[in-house]
Amino acid sequence: MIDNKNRILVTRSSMPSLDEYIEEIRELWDSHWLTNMGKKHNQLADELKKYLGVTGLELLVNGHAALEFTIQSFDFAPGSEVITTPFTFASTVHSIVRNNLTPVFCDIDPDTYCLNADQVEALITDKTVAILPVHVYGHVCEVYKLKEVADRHGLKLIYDAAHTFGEKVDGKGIGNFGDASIFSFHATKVYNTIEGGCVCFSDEELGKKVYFLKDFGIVDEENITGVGANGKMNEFAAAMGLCNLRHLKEEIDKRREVIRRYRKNLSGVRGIKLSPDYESGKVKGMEVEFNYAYFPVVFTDEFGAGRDQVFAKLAENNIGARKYFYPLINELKCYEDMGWSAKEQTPVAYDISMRVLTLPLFADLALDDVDRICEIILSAGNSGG
Ligand code: T4K
Repeated sequence: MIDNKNRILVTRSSMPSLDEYIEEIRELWDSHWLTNMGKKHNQLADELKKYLGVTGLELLVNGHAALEFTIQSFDFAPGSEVITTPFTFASTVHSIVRNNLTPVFCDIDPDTYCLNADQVEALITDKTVAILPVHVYGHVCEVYKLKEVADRHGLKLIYDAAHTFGEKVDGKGIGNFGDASIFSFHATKVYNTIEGGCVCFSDEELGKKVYFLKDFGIVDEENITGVGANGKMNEFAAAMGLCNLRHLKEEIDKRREVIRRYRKNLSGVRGIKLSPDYESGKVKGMEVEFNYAYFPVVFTDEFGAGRDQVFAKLAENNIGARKYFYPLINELKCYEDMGWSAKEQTPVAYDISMRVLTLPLFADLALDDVDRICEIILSAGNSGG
């Protein structure tokens, strides 16, 4: 039987105290203004702009809507190609396909697991309109190389930055790279508004288009000039965001300690490959202020036990690690008609997806629990006997 009380899951939502949240939402009982770009919504947009160091930001109901509306805002011709990664959450590729565009999969970098910037150019055709990389796990794509390729070919560069809230690259907010970057504020993220997301941009016109799309294409009470939808963030979500923003630094500091402990326990173990250590200096030539979003571990053959064995052993001990991101998107049932071959077209992504496990990580994860999780992992492999 599952012992839910003592179960450790891959993450746990950060929340303010109940009193703090109640204080934040109290005025909604006076105003009765619950959604449609209310006071909390606008305050949060202003605060996030400052926090992320960006000039343009539009809040949305979730990260997926942010991406789908952003892509739609560019008005790409149906059937145009968008180069992206298969090593991501389904949302990334669904956003492309739901805009009647064709995803073209590029393999990933074997160390950061982000789109391999050196392989993008070979995939560009006369139908390519955009590159859509993902800063997966909070690891940073090679932003300078990607910009150079995009500029040289006149392509849009749209980042799925769902995992990189608050990160900086060479001192600059990560939302400033590319034509647009979307963030997710889902309950499982470093920063949450329960559900929520945003897009950051420097072109004001792009922001206006996203706003128009998220509000049904309404111009005013008597004019609706486009077929938009509903992507608005409500006041309760925005209130949660205002509260969580106050505690974010503390949350990130605690997550850093958890990751340090994992690294201490697992570094140098034969057959265990850890992700880049952004604290130890530049990675791919970039100074990154990391947000400690995820802790993926890759098990190579030398470990003596496969990823699925480690996963099962953790599960037996009530520990819910996750196989983010397996299966790859180019292997999903919903796309099988498209005839992609993950193994042949994106072999590095395929290999990593078969070996990776994302370990539990949240601010209040006790360091003793981290030690216990590592002991269980080690006991599954050669070193544990
Ligand atoms: N692009 C990328 C690269 C993404 O990773 C995502 C979302 C998006 C775009 C789209 O952003 P959003 O539209 O979601 O804002 C989760 C999240 O639902 C999803 O947001 C996230 N990526 C994805 C990687 O993970 P699941 O299906 O794994 O979630 P679930 O329900 O299994 O939750 C995982 C764990 O989190 C649970 O075991 C416990 C904990 N949890 C979960 C919930 C729902 C909480 O502590 N509180 C909660 O309320 O997808």
